Amino acid sequence: MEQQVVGWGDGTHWSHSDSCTVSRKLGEAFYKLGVRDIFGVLGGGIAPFAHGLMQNPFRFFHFRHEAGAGFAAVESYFASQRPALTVVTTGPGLFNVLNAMGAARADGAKLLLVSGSSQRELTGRGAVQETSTMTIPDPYIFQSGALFHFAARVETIQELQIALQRIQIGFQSPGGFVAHLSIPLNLQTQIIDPKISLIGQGWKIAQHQFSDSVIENCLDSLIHSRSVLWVGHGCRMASAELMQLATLTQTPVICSPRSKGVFNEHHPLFVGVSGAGGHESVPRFFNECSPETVFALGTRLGEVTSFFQPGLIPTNQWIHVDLDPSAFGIAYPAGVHGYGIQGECKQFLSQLLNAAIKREPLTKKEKPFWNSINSMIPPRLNPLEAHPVRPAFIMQTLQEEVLTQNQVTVMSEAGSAFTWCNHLLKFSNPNQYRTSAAWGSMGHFTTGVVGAALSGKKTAIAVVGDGSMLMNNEINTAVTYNARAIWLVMNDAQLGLNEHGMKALGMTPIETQMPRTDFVLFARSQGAKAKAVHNEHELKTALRWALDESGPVVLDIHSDPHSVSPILAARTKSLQNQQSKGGSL
Ligand SMILES: Cc1ncc(C[n+]2csc(CCOP(=O)(O)OP(=O)(O)O)c2C)c(N)n1
Ligand SMILES: [Mg+2]
Repeated sequence: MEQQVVGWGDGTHWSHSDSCTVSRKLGEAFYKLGVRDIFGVLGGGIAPFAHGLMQNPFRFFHFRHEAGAGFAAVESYFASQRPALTVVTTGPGLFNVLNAMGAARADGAKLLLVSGSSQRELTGRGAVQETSTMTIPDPYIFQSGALFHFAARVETIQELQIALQRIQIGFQSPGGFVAHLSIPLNLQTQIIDPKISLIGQGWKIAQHQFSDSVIENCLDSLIHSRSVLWVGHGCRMASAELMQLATLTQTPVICSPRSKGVFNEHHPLFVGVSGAGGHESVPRFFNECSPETVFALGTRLGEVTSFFQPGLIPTNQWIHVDLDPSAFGIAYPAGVHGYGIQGECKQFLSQLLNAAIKREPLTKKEKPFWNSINSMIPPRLNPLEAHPVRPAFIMQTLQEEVLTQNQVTVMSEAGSAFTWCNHLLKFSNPNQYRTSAAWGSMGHFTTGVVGAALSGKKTAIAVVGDGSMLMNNEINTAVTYNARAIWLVMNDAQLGLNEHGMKALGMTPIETQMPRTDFVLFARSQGAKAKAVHNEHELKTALRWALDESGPVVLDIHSDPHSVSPILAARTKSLQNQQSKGGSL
């Protein structure tokens, strides 16, 4: 369906409507950078910018909360591979969006945030929503650093040109890039000669090639030692190369939670998913098969991917490939030696594959050393009568009704949802699954699902908790734009992961119980279609109905509060290890 393009005003409300403003030229520049979809919440401090921006052919999706707009922009990027733009107003608008920017940075999105700020001469004089270094904790927000790869409060056209050059290069380069431009009203409305360009003709960044000796050495280790490929989110575009290389060299593969589907989870070479909600076949593989060389590709092997479990290390060497050299070996410091290769995983895998093809016929190991390990096969469940729906049954239904086709993106939220999805769903296709493992914010996918549905070509389904839905949701926005978003709410009337997690740690859960929300009423009151699912017999029909609808749908699934999430044993151990070393919850 053609999406409605929403503008801001008809061009008559602003005194400079006929003249070319900096904001209008900025819009041209962002268009040139590949931006098409904008997610935001407007206010007085940013209205002239939005007005100028919309004199260009963008789609502007106005959200209900800035965090929702930010998470939607992150998922828009992953669904479309186009940089997304988030627009927020001064002060509170800027504060509200920051959590989503943390997720964008952690997940490797290409995203630009534009906020309004106060003019420098007003600093400290009590302007409405003053947005300056007096009120906002610089350096994290207005300067490049841990949150933004690039950030600036720009006051002049020259400063804008410098900033746009940096953003252009960031967007052209491999890996994520999250930028923030904070623009005061006087610059937003400044008249500019239309012939002045804010952005250059464009840059092409040459792809880094690995030398023959690096590739040949890696190939030797891949073929002549007991090796395993442990892949992460950084390999999400290298699925074809990975499959060919693994099958040609008969090398087993492990996936991180975020890279589920990058290697077909049904394939005989698949060992399992590591980390949060992952499979015990992974530690068993390390235990029983003692791999000599572990290729860690596009993953930091952080807590969600490895739980920092001591056993998950090679007996001889790491070969660690990542764009960011600070990832090398950091999960397992002071361990066996490693070989760090800075670069892009798709490039690395494709060069390694070409070298392997040239070396054929390869000496195949007679009996694969990992032969005894099979990745997890979930037991088949029959529906139960008069019982709340077991999370495992939701997963089985999703697998059978949804994952048999590639027409749907599945997203899983922090809480019990992502642990069940990581553990039980099996993906055969890359980029069909989204979870935000490292940042793990509640409210990411209850809102991000709308961005994915609006910018992607597929229906987006978010598996989420009731707690997350109450924290933030953008059902109303989805109704406005008729987005193909489906919320599967695991409604257990509690903060389930807190309840089970605190018990598992030997503590008494604190305030985890909530009055049951009627998400059917909640959704319908905002104009979305909705159905309740009280037991397992009702689930399949409800899911089919949701998939057949043309707009946003909420399924309120009364889920079993006693089913303990598969993450708990390992996460508990990881937290206990951190506590004994002085870490915190
Ligand atoms: C923004 C944010 N705050 C707090 C947490 C910690 N946290 C993780 S799961 C969870 C409870 C989730 O409850 P719900 O959404 O109902 O999911 P359930 O586990 O019950 O399925 C909390 C509070 C978080 N991940 N993100
Ligand atoms: Mg819950």
